[in-house]
Amino acid sequence: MPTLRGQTTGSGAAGVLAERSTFNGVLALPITDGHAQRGAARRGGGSGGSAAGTAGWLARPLAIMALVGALAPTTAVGQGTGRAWEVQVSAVEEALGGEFEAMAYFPGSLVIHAGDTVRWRFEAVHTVTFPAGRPAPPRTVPGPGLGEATLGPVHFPAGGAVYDGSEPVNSGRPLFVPPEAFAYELTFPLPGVHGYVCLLHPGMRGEVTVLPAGAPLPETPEQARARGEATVAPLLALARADAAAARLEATSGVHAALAGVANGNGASAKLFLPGDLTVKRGDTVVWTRADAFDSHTVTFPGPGNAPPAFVEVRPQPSGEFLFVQPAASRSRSPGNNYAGEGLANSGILMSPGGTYLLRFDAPPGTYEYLCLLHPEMKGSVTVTG
Ligand SMILES: [Cu+2]
Repeated sequence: MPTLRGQTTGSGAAGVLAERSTFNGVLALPITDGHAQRGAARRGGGSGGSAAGTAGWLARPLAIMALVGALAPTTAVGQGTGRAWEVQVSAVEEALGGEFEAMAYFPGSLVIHAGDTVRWRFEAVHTVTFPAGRPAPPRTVPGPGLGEATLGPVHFPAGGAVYDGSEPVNSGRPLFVPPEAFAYELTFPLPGVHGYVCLLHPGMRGEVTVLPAGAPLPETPEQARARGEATVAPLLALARADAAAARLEATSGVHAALAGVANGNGASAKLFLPGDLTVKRGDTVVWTRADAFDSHTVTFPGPGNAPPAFVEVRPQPSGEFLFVQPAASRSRSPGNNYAGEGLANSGILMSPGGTYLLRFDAPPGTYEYLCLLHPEMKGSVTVTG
């Protein structure tokens, strides 16, 4: 399988990313990716934290942001002379130790005129992708190193600012920019029914129906936006209810915990439950991914350590950049015992129901962990003597 590279065009700060390999007919790999950047940006924005390890957790994502700040994907610029429509991509509500997310397009369907422009406004890490009947491109490709993966075309913009159903277009995903600073615009010149998807979250889909200019429309852009906004609160309420309904029982020496909770209706509680766990030295904790919609990791960086970067940007001699998920963040660390220092990482829990087991034969103390895909998602295990 080919290695995919981002390529710089132009020069210096004016350079923009162009993805050389676009939709190439390669089937998607069963690998998912997530939301590391928004959390990093939010914490960089000063929400702070009291844990001793927080400063170290900030350092690495921010260093990468500074390094590649000039490489943020640009958004397409609409060409339309018609009306402007707006769709909100996902909705997020802060929660203690994480967040709730309504993973959908608001509104999910639009009926517009040929020549109109739709603008997608992002609140979290997703894509807006019109596949034009093509198979989805790979999310990641293996390599270059053992246990590593390189981000595939899913993550990068492809196609122009116009969609007529003949060639795929992809927004790419917010990468090294906060989602709120990321937007995507498309103009639809021809009548037709166009479905679109998020390539990171299977099940997240929307539709744009384009009617000939002059045909009656069911609603105005303002009415469509209000219809979308009205569905946000009920979905977020479902995510809160899912989290509240989680029942966890400890048997002797074994503690159950959840990494994310969602039942597939598109509302996801990005939380560890319980967020703070107290165990006796020698006890075991088993985490289960109870989130049908989104992948997570259970990652203990170890006291005083920064967590492994989820994506590293590696300049190549050719002047291109590789966007690499290092083995330390992608892959499960060896062993099932945590002695209280160093990295213990589940790797990406890619399937619902996936588990991670750790026995805590560690000195008494509180050990903090996080999800590398959603760094705002945090928990702790306190070991007593
Ligand atoms: Cu998504």
